[in-house]
Amino acid sequence: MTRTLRFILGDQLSRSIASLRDAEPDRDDILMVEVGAEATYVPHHPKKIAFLFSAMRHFAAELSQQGFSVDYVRLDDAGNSQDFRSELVRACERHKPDRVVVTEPGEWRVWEDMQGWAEACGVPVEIREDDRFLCSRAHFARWAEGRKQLRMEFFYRDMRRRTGLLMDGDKPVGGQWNYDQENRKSIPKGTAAPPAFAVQPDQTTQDVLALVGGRFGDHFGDLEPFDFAVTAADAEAAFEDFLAHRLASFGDYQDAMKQDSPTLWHAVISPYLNAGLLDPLTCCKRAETEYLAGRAPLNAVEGFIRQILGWREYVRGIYWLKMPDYAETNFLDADRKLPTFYWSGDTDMNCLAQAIGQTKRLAYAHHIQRLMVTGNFALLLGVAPKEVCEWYLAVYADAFEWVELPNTHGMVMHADGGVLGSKPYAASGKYINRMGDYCEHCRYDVKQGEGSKACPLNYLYWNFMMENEDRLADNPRMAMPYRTLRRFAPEKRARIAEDARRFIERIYGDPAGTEAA
Ligand code: DLZ
Ligand code: SF4
Repeated sequence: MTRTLRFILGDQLSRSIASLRDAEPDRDDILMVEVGAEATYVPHHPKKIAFLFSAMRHFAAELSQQGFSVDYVRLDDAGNSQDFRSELVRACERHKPDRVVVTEPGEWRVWEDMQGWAEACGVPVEIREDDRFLCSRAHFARWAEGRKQLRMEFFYRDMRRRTGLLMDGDKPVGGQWNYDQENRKSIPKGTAAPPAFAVQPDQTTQDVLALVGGRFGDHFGDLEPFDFAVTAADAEAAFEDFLAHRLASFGDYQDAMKQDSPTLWHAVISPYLNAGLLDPLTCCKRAETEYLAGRAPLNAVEGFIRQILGWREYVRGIYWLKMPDYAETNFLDADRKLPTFYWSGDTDMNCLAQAIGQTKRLAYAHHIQRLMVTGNFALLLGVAPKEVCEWYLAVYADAFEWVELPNTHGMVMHADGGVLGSKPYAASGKYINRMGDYCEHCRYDVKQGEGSKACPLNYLYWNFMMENEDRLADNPRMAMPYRTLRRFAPEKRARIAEDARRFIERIYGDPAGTEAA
């Protein structure tokens, strides 16, 4: 009888995970480990660490109830060597398995390390494909082969055809593949989003909160209040709450931002999907049912399904196709430090204070806040992509490198030179003003382009265009702003550069802002 040790990582909390599929309660052991190395390779938000530890403990308890023997190493257990490889070696000494079975990890650094696990343990290590994703790494590579451009839209159409989601034979339901144009409405004055879903911490979560507060309380982010779901059942309840109360308006207000309203009509299920508590295909099918039953409009349901079936699968495909070189590119040669206020929220630019403040409180921001507020500002300022990536990976509860890196390095920072997005998403304050009410509460004037009262994003935007003229002016999708820039008188260019220089000196305390980057 082959004795198997099945090692489950913190973002593999799915009963259907490949490494558990053929597990036998009376024959196999299951290993799960809380390790310092994973909690600190970037300074993760305490809420994120607590979410994963509590979800891991609940998952282990469920497996035990099903009769499995789970060897669960807690962070403060005596002898915990605090990293994956040495904990696996120790577990092999305890259990003496004939083989180890794991599922491929979500991050390149773990994948690379995993290649050495068999030798370290002295038993074969079978690495199984993570088939919780709807597009395998091999399928994505085949899709990408021979294409000049890897555009999400075409990948997404392919995935719609493959899954049959929102399809009418071989045509998209409603006649259009993508209803993004209808997903940019502003929130009417006086309209408030339904309350966010919250779960009360049970004893297991409270134990974890005490542990995490003690060990990682110095990391950026508020540990409490903690209201994440930590079981598959509660994650499903959170998703059902979204379907019942927010999905119908999700499409309309998907890109909107509102003062002191962090989650709006968003589902806030990405931490659950990425840790394995929710299944992506099931979520898409449930949303489709809401459309078919007439309870949610097509622009909302298509928008939701596109995020999961299209974007989420696409960025993962890009990650595995392009790593490890992908992380090293720096198309715009950006080399400034991340401003320290990203780790405090202490800034007089209201849009940034709002986005960073809620990130600190919740370990969550929605996609436009990430892309067009914190991301756009870092892009305009010329922050080194690695600094920005580390921040996103640390502060968001849903961030694992497979999803974080392409989004930040590619989409936000354009550091990949256009693999992911055909142009940088640079925007002035005008965009932020159009998409929400942050500017109404700001000490800067979004209507002014120059001078001390002017919205800094306005002159930083043109300064970015000037600084990157050599790299971007030939991009056909940038033709419009460069046509405008060419009409600027030399004096106007000089004033913008001077405003930007003064701003950079103010936030860094030195003119270049590059020392530590
Ligand atoms: C993010 C994270 C943290 C904070 N802690 C753990 C842990 O203690 N044990 C564990 O198995 N996984 C943890 N994770 C998730 C891993 O970092 C994740 O599985 C890898 O990044 C591979 O995707
Ligand atoms: Fe942000 Fe500028 Fe608007 Fe202030 S005025 S909230 S800095 S975009």
